[in-house]
Amino acid sequence: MPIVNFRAREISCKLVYCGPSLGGKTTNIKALYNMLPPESRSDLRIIDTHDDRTLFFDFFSLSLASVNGMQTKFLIYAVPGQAYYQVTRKMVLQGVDGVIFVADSERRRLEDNIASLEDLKTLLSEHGHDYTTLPLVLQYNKRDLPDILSTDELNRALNELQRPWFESVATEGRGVQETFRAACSAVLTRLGAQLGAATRTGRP
Ligand SMILES: Nc1nc2c(ncn2[C@@H]2O[C@H](COP(=O)(O)OP(=O)(O)O)[C@@H](O)[C@H]2O)c(=O)[nH]1
Ligand SMILES: [Mg+2]
Repeated sequence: MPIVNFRAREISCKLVYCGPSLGGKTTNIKALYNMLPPESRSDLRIIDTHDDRTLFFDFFSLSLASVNGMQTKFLIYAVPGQAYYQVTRKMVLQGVDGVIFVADSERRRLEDNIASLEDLKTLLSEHGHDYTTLPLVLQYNKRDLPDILSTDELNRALNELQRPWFESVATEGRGVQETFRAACSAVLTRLGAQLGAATRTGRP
């Protein structure tokens, strides 16, 4: 559930880019950041590291239009994809409101995509999140490369719940905004329903 600060009339939603390492999460974040108006975004923090520090992820925040008179803010993270960064991934996924799963379309990365999705499901359930109802969109990245799976094959392998999905070439900025918009809209739709239910029951 997003963090609602009634006094400051501010709602913070946490959106996390997940997916296998080298699939294009950081490239998405950088491209998206550059497309956003400077006055609405925080500084971008990207910590690229090749050493064995356990704490690293990409982050920036974005102020969005208001919903029911509340200012909405998105906290945008990308987790590290490598298997051995699971502790960091779990920490970043705490309190998540929406996920963008960036899959690598290359044929040779199919197993990595599947393993990464399984890891995501495990970590979400450890946090008590329901994968089947959490707002999630998929992005099939690297559509410019020669040996890629068809979107049908990717949907069969990764998208059993038929979530919204987008093709992208993140290095060229293609598909980046569309994916992000769909994820924000899924999070805001759920937030609207949650706030509506809270208003009806009188519970925050
Ligand atoms: N050809 C191609 N390369 C990409 C694309 N998106 C990302 N890459 C490259 O894939 C590598 C890993 O990308 P990165 O964003 O660091 O992946 P991350 O580990 O998921 O954050 C980099 O060399 C990117 O330039 C794409 O759409 N097409
Ligand atoms: Mg990265």
